[in-house]
Amino acid sequence: MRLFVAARLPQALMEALGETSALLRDTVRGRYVAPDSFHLTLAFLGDVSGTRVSDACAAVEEACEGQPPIRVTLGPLGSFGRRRRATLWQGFSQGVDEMAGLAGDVRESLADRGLSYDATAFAPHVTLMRAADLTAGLLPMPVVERGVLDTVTLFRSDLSGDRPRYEPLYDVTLRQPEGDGPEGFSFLV
Ligand code: 2AM
Repeated sequence: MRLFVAARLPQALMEALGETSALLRDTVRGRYVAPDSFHLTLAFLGDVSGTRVSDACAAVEEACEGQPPIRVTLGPLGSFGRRRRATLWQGFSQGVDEMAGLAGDVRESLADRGLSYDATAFAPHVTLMRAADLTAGLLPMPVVERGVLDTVTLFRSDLSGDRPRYEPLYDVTLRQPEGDGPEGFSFLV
């Protein structure tokens, strides 16, 4: 089965990304990612035998041990690939180093268990469109929102239908390590 590890996005970020996507619909042609599918990929494993799924779960569990939740802010739009068939995404302006640290730990834990992944350098982004034609029109200003990432998930990607479907197989919650920060301290946003 086709697997990847991603951070889930809190509701406020999902809504902001949905608003950016709606603005893009007016100006850019291409295939839009369904708003309920937005996620931040940390590692893409590709095809993995069903017998290795428990190892992938253990790798995610281990990588997230002691990792606190990550405060992030959505940032500018960016693209990968050719201008006529680009992958169009929204990036982040806050939390990039922490996300990169988490992605590095997830990849290391996978490698420790002999699970391979796409080793392309981690560039934190949420894909909004594929095969986007960026040759015409100005892009809108993206909607920016802040939030906290606290769930890392092993997903199965099913490409057999009319659009990709991402099925969560295993969730791990990021927690502030005990004794971290002054007494009574907690993130509110
Ligand atoms: P993308 O959105 O930038 O295409 C499921 O396919 C998720 O894994 C997507 O978020 C996709 O990123 C990511 N991914 C990373 N490397 C990939 C690869 N080599 N092939 C397919 N998806 C990949």
